[in-house]
Amino acid sequence: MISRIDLRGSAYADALRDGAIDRDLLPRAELDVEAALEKVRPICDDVRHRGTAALIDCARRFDGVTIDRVRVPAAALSDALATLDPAVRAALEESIRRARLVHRDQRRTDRTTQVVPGGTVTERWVPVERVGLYVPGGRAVYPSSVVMNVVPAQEAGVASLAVASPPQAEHGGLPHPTILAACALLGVDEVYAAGGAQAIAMFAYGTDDCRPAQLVTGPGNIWVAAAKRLLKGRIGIDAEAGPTEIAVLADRTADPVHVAADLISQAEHDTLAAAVLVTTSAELAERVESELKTQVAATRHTERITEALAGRQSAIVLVDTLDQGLAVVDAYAAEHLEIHTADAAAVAARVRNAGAIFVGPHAPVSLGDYCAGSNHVLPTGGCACHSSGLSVQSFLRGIHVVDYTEAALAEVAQHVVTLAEAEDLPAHGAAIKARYGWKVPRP
Ligand code: HSO
Ligand code: ZN
Repeated sequence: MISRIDLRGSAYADALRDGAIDRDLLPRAELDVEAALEKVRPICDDVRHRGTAALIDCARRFDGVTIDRVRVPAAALSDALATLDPAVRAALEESIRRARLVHRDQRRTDRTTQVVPGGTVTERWVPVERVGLYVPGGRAVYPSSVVMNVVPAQEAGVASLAVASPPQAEHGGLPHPTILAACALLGVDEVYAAGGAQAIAMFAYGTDDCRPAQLVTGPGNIWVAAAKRLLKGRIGIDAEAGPTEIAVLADRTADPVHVAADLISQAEHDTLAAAVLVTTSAELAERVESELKTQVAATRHTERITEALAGRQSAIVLVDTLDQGLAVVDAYAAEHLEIHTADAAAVAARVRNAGAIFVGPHAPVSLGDYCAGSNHVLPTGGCACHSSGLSVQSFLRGIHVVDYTEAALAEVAQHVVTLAEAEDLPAHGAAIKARYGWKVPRP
């Protein structure tokens, strides 16, 4: 059911390209966002020009529901919280509490560097003023993702936060009640019943009842990803989230029951989800394979998981050494990487590329999805080799404030004029000279 890639013996050397593991060794599932662009363009244009009326039409066309307003009334938020299962409420509250602890520690302090006497550069951290958060509402109804987006934004000091989630026919045209309840728990009172590309356009352009935002974050389907790509620049975006993925690096000390359960846990998200085991132990590989069969048969979403594990994006990779295993997981740059080896912390410390690393037998990805305190919005599709997950930093801008005295400017004026001449931009140099009677000043 899950394919095997055997890199033992000479096969490892064959998998190298320019001394590193070829990243195509473990291909990702295909998702053609480019093709979706032409479909979302007219939708975004319509929202731009007709605002709420366009969103109401979209609700009918794409969500199959007739609504007469897009803004969710305050009473719907408080009702959703009042009727939330108390156990779910307690779990969400603990998730929020832990996420706040971690994200509060990510706050930045302004720093001033004295470059020369009288010349300073201060990096001032300023939150984005208004942020739109998109929350999917189809198969994936994840109140946990509301927590993971809202908490860092709030801890960054974002003043205005609005949430959009698709209207649901079975909930009277409102977004899913657990999403509304999560918003209420987090103190977010501006929520819109809008989904897909149209919700991203609402945040980018603004409408008659939703002010435009400067940044939109949150996961979504291919239409959401396409709208983000189309409107990027007009509005800032986080990453375009792809299908979720887990990689496990394991040796013979790993427990096959845990490893199989953790691979299945992320395969549960999507038929395109990726589950990859990289191991030095052929015996573990065999035992995990047989565990997968037993556990997949016993779980609720058997079909979806079977398809994800059988897809070309999932595999068990056999290597001779842990060093080779590390090279494979670094080349793959997984969204989530679990380490199940002897001295797991030391092995984890050597990993260069991963969205988040889960160390040892007691830190499954599910813990991070909900209650570790870490963020679960992480780079997918190999983007972990250049990007980080969502954090307080995602909602801040570092502004350089340059403050020089007359003497401090004079001291470096000649260098500025020289560089400006070297770039054939004499007016740049003149802007310095103008301050000193059109001559290059002597320091
Ligand atoms: N594993 C997903 C997040 C999630 N899991 C939400 C459960 N709910 C992507 O990191
Ligand atoms: Zn998950």
